[in-house]
Amino acid sequence: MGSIDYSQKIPNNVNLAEDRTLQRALEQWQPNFIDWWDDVGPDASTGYDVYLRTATSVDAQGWAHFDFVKMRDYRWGIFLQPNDPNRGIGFGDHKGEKAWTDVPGEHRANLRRIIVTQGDTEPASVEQQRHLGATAPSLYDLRNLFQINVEEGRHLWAMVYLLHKHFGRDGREEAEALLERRSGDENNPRILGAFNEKTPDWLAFFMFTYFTDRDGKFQLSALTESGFDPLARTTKFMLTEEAHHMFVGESGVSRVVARTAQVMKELDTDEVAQVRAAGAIDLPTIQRYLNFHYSVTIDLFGADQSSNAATFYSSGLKGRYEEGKRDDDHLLKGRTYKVLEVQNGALVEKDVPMLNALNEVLRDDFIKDSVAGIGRWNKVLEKAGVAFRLEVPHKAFHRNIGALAGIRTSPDGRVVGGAEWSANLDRWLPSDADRAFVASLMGRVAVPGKFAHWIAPPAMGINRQPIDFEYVRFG
Ligand code: BYC
Repeated sequence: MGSIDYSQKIPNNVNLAEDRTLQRALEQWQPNFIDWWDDVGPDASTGYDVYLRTATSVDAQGWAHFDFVKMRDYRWGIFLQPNDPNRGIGFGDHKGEKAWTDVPGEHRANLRRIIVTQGDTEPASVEQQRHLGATAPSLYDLRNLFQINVEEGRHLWAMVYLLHKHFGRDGREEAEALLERRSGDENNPRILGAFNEKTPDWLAFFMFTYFTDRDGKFQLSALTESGFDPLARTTKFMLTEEAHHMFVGESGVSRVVARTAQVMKELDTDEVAQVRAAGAIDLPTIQRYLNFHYSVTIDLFGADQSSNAATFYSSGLKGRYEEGKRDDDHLLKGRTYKVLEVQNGALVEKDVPMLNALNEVLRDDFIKDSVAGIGRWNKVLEKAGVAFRLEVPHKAFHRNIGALAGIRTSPDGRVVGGAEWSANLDRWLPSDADRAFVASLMGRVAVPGKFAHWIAPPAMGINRQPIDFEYVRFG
């Protein structure tokens, strides 16, 4: 039931062949997608054979097939979780009604907006990562980067399918616009802030996949609850792919931390200059990268009070994380939630209607989840006998969205004046010198089983292959 038809030009499990109009529309979009990939996808990678996994079925077991593929020939397609005809809406004003298979007219604009915003992040991340192949610390890492890139491409397909199938002419126009905006472009940028930032080096890449892909996990999870069933079914399958992206981030940072701890022990030092001279990334720099990626990522959850968020929930379009597991009325009217604001120069909590605070609810769920992985990085330090501990900065640190935007706080959450902020900026966020130092370590390592000096090897290879497997063959 979950199996995917690969004999079609566009692989799918949605019987695309039966809907000729849709098939034709998507087949017209397909060459534009390839042009986009050639234009701003992974740099100089066209001839490479990459050991990639491709979905063969959307079933929980055995959906992945591994083989050498040229990325340009990757079978991007449309994969939805199998249909459950009895699925009901679990929250909001339509709670208990049957899930919609078509877009309800009154929710059309909001649904389109959610789908476009989700879709926009996918090509954006590919654009942000396009130069990283040139400096991959190993073939194993290069393969992981490329796996993520092709899957983000497929996630774009997932949203474009919804736009084409359910939103008529304006859906088709939005699908075109998704290929026209560009990450960081002054005139036509991507929609959300974090997706216009640079991902200039591999430490940034691992932080991005740890934090920003985790925003993906939480947003997609909220969308799997949607009353609009096609959105729920497509995001469910996307989530299975997202897990690998976060693994790349968590294990990547962990390996960087492990190498640094090893160098610190060998030299018996915690002097930044000595660690750097030995070719490892000092822990304070890793902390500053963490501060940056964490803060721009928590901005992605939107304003702490948002009437959009209330509308999305009440109209059954976007639920909470694990909505079904929550023990409340799933309507939330009359309930409150705590958000932060500044009063008399200090951060204080205040109660606001929960429906308006649902962006904050999701942000707090994300924060809990992020902290767990940082604990695992700290275990690596603890085991190595290094006293330093990584931590997330305060929620109010370096924010640009919502009530905390523009409020200057230290990473530990003290409201500070402009002078203190400026004097400490280079201690709290990556400085130009930090970035230049990290950049100086970057350089492609392309010998199977070899790793750049600044990162430890992984614990195991991909799909039970050895670590020294030739994961990428250069054509
Ligand atoms: N940057 O009322 P608000 C992923 C705008 S990541 C710039 O809070 P709302 C992935 C907002 O648009 C998951 N602008 O808005 C990860 C609004 O603009 P207008 C992506 C921002 O709608 C790695 C205004 O500020 N998916 O999949 O409640 C690699 C007022 O804000 C930002 C989704 O995000 C920002 N950070 O909340 C690849 C799910 N934040 O109307 C992929 C779909 C807010 O005043 N999106 N604004 O012009 C949503 O659910 C909502 O759009 C948001 C925003 C939660 C993002």
